[in-house]
Amino acid sequence: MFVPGRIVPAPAVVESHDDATPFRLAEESRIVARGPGAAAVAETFAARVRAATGFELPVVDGEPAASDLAFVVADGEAPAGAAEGYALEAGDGGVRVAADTAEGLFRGTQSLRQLLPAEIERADAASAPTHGWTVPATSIADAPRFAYRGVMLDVARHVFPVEDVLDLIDRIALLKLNVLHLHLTDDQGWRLEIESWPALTRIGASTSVGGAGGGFYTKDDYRRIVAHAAERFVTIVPEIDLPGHTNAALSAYPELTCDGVAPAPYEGVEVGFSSLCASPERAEATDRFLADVTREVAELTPGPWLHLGGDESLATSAEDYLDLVRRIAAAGAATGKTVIGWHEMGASTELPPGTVGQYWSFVEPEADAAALTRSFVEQGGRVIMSPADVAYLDMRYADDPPGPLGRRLGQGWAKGPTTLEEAYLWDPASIVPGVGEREVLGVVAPVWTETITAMSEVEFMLFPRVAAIAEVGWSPAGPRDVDGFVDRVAALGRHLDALGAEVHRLRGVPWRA
Ligand code: TNX
Repeated sequence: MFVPGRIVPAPAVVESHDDATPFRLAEESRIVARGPGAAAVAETFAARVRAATGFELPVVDGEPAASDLAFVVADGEAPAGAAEGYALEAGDGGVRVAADTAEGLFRGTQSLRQLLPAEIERADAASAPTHGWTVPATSIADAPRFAYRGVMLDVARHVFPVEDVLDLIDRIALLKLNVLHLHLTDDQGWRLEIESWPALTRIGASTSVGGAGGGFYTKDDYRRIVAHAAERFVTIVPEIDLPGHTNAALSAYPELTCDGVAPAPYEGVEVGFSSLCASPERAEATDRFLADVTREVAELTPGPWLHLGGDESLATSAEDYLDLVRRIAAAGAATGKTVIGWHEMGASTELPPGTVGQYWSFVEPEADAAALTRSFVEQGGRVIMSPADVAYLDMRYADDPPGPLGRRLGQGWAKGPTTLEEAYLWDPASIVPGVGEREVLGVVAPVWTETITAMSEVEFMLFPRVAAIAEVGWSPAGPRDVDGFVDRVAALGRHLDALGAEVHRLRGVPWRA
């Protein structure tokens, strides 16, 4: 399969008209916006272009001229009516991006970003690129394969400044990712303010892995993240990991423990030693905790999903696990959100209808992972694929390079290092028998942060490998052309560089200066 063009993820249909005259963005160019939400998408795009070019690029009504860009939201514009689909035409008659929804239009503008010279990502209106601000004559008809495509950031093992999270959202949006899953709580820290249980952050946020100190997001911080994401049509999926991975919560509230003794805060990396208590004597406190926390998190969450963990509860007996998962999932569902759980949660046959499972075994499922994952489908839900040996981007690179801060980063437990090709060459719909195209909701690349202490290190692990996950989630199924992909990754690298993102210069990718 040959995918011309230079966009990641590869559009479903793209034609480059190599002999035709390109579009040239100029001083007098305008964005003509039409239809619901089009002007807001136009403003987001215009802000970037103004910063890079110094052009005014007003957003207006009316008839587009050949020097203009038309941004259109109207029924029947997207290929096959897909919510995130869009059509793009560029040439000497102008640029037209059209979709059925503002979201689709936004995705289309991310293709347009990549068709422009990489300098479009700069914020300093420095100088026009040698050949000007041109868009090659191109026709695209595009829509995603899967609806849920994201990155998971572990802010519990190490926490990251709000501004860095905002930048990350901007960078992953370029890849048409539409979910940022925040792993907000774990043994080493509770990172989100909960007003009704204030010690969760007063005490539970004081530590990180390795004694790096603590930190947390206030509700206002969190609202800023949600709002910034919403402007880029990215949904924040909050995760409160229960009933294991709860040492930080237990250290703050001993009434949640079985023995009534608050454990010390934890700065190590081993997991599987903490648990909420299933005993009836703790039922009142535990259920109040579950109701309050899920309610407050849901109130901060415009998106439909609430992730409640469920993984590696190795200190919870099987019987207690089932009891606690039933209560945890019921509390989540009572907020009106759709609950997501790691695949272990599929042990329960009492999940609220539609509960989504997140698979994190390997491309070859281990032990009972496939059966646990099918259990979500049997209960009316779908599945997010995060196979650890290809999609866990906290796994080391094969060349094990020092990171941007000079430290070696990452883990090896998921079958050793993960190469760009491995992250690219897998199919989400052929991993778990019985979980095919229709049962897969999407794909997520987690970055766990036991070894990762700063956003530059997170980005170094993500870029370029997350481009592979984005393409697996967006582009049509079928044979994959690794060489073509790697070439497009090199072009993407110029955009990421211009944005100031940290990119690992993997050997084998023809990076251009
Ligand atoms: C497994 S994946 C975990 C995390 C670790 C990660 C490290 C999952 C659901 N649990 O607790 O951070 O491995 O790679």
